[in-house]
Amino acid sequence: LGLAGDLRRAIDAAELEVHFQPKIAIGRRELIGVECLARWKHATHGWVSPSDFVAVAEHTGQLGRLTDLVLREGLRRCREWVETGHPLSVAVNLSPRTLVDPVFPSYLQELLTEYDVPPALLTLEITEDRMFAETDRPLPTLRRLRDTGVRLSVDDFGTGYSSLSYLRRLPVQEVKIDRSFVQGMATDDGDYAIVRAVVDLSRHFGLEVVAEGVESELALSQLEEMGCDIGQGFYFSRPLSYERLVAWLAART
Ligand code: G
Ligand code: G
Ligand code: NA
Ligand code: MN
Repeated sequence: LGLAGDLRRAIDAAELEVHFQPKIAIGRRELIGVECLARWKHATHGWVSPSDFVAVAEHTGQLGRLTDLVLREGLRRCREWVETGHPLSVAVNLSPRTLVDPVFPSYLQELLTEYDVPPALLTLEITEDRMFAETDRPLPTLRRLRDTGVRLSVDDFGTGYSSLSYLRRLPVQEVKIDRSFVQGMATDDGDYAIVRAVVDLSRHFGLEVVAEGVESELALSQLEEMGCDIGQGFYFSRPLSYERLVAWLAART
């Protein structure tokens, strides 16, 4: 497949970039961190989203290198922000496959040491997967990741396979409500009820709750009323290149 070879060359040639999307503490309207999102600037196709190339990476044995690239870029920037005295947390997406890789936790520990980043400043976002509902296979890795001190987050919550009660068994600190519910909230009572229920439940379990897909002032005020901790979405900012993030930060202060 041409794309597999293209991806390999892209990783080699640093054609793969990491973009950053702000995460905002809703009550204080304060930037608390960024989600790192892989972007591939393909010579002919332009910007390619990871939803189109992560599967290619998985099937062609390149997932490890992709994850390594994103983690290193996130940790490098995190280290810089720690040094400025204004630490920001960084969130990195993991493929469910990484969670059954028995060497991943020790590799992550080495990276944290190498970049000298306090583990609590790194959040690993894990999308619900069929595997979570059907087996306990990811649990040992999740526990070992927790032991390194990093934060764990369930991404796209509500769309996948996990039941609400399953949340209690996962050693996670954060729940990200899927953007489809947040986007629908203003016009759809059902979506509104789902978001409110997930916010209530998360708070009951002592989990931080993030709403993604915040696209309007109305959504933001609804989330604030519900007591949602953190928001992320186009209302605040799209994912930005590092240079554009720096400009965005400068314009806010
Ligand atoms: O940025 P975009 O909306 O195109 O992201 C599409 C999907 O790709 C999202 O679900 C996001 O979590 C995922 N994604 C983004 N960057 C990475 C990455 O570095 N690794 C993995 N596994 N998924 C990623
Ligand atoms: O699945 P995951 O949550 O990792 O997906 C992250 C992606 O969601 C980002 O890369 C971005 O492209 C997209 N995204 C972030 N905020 C918004 C938003 O407010 N609206 C829409 N439509 N997409 C968003
Ligand atoms: Na994510
Ligand atoms: Mn998500």
